[in-house]
Amino acid sequence: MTDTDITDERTDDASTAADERDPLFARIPRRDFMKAGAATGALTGLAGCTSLLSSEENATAAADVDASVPPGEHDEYYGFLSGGHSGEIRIYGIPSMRQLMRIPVFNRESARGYGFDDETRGMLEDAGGYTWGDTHHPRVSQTDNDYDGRWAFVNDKANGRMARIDLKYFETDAIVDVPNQQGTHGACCMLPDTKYVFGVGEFRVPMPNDGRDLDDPEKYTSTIAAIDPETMNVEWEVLVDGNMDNGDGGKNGRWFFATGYNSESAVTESGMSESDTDWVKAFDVPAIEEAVEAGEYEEIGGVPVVDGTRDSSLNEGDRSLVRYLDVSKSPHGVSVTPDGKYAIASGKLDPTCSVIDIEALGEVDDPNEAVVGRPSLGMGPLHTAYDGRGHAYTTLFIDSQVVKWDIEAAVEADAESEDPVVEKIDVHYNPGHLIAAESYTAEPAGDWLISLNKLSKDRFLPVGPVHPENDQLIYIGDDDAGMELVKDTPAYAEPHDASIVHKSKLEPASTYDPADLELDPVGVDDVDIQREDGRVDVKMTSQRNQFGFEDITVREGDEVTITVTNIETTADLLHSLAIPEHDVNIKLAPQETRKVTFTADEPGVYWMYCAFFCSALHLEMRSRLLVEPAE
Ligand code: RUQ
Ligand code: CUA
Repeated sequence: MTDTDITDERTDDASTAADERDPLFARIPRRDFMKAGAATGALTGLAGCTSLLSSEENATAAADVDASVPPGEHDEYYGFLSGGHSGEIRIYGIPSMRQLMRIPVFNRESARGYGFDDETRGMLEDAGGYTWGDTHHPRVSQTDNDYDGRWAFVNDKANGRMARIDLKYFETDAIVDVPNQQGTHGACCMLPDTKYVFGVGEFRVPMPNDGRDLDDPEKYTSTIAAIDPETMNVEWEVLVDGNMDNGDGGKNGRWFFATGYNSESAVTESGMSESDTDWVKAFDVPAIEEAVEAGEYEEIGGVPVVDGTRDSSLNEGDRSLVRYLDVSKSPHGVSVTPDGKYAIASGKLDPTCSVIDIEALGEVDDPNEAVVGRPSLGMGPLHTAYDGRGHAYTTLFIDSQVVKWDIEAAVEADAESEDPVVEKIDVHYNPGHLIAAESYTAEPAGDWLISLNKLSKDRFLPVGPVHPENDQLIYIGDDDAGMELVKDTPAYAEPHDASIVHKSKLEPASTYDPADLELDPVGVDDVDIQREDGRVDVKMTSQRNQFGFEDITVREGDEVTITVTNIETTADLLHSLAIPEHDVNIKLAPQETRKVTFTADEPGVYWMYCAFFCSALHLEMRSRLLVEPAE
């Protein structure tokens, strides 16, 4: 690989053709690519590649690894993949890459009745009432730096929210609309024991954003938010300079790291990429807690906000709250190594990653002295995962590769050395995140890695101008044989980050435990209709193949509340309650109770029916709602 090599060694036609059409690729030597004025535009350029192993070599190696999971057998791991602006989380079995379930989070979803019953609809309304969200970073709760199977958390990059998914039921059970954040981007747990879930605010806005300082960008700021995982309350926030991006927590309860672009405080693309360096911010969490305790905050948007800007008096002295480290241009991903020694930030607009020595950070006077390695990895490094054997794996967005490198070798080597690189593999195409099995814990499994590629181009049957994305499974368990590409998996827009959890660490319930639900279950003896002042309160059951009533008569204009319990005890026997023309659609898993309220505003006959094919008499599982005319 030479510095000025701009030819594409790969034979992939689509990628080559795209590169040739991109004037940037034709003009600029690769190595200097990011120093060019239009540098950020390069991220929209498509795959090019300078590979150490050719794709043919990778393709032949793929046959050696067995990633098949025969019919009826289970996968080894659960993969939690975000669904981007679909607003959901998806559960994959790994290594089969079969999609097992989708969990609606910020989106209304009819197949799970999510956002239709009173409880989930109320939760979405209380969290701002937005109709969509953008999930990026699913992180699973940990105890003692290992997955504890309680919750998964995920951010809403669009509307500044954080959601919690209960992993007993695999459903969203809490959402908080984070004050002072327009776009909560990074999300992760404070380790070792998930004391907080951190939400990293991306966009700088006036604080508070109430109409003041509209066109005074110098005064805009962003915050990180510390959220209590049990209550989902925002405990405190820290205000900083510059945009923020991704985040990751150290493993021992002291540091939290956030990358950021736009240290320039600009509001245009060119302004945001002017400077050659930007910051990684290291938040000293116990020091921040002390400041909050001592009342050294301002209450904004109902939460204590501590001033962590560079000029803040709280950042003077030897225990500053936030340490600003200069790293190469617009760092994007940051992740802490499994042993907790280093935080690694990816350059994005620079071919290097910065290796930050976490212990040194608390000791050095100049935080920049804690940057102990800066290997040159390739074009567009975005995110880094780990195998637990001392290797880091970083996605190269522009090169369309995953690069494997040696972390300690990078600390030993000179800055910008390529020597720490062990191997590169082509991916198809333009990877964003990647994730290795249990990479976010202290003990990664070191066998499977998924590269979450933004573009699939020609890899699947064409389905029109909107192409699927491509999540590629790579075997990383054999250092001698090298990385092996095993599987392509088309994905609906848009998986960002993922977490991979061994199946032994989760214990999902197969039916509901009524004690866990807020609503009291309706038993066969509780079936009942109450009427009072234009309100009708119905309690009923569902089971194969009937509801608790054959018909219910109400008056036009009545407000009707129906509470239903699926009284089946057999796993996997779902019913639902759909009422045409009243937008009613709730799902009922075995032993689940849900409630729905609507106004019967049109006189007529409406069939209330079950939408899950529950039995041979499923189509007959229906009752009538009779709405009498008011006059
Ligand atoms: S980001 S493709 Cu939202 Cu994690 Cu980097
Ligand atoms: Cu119950 Cu179909």
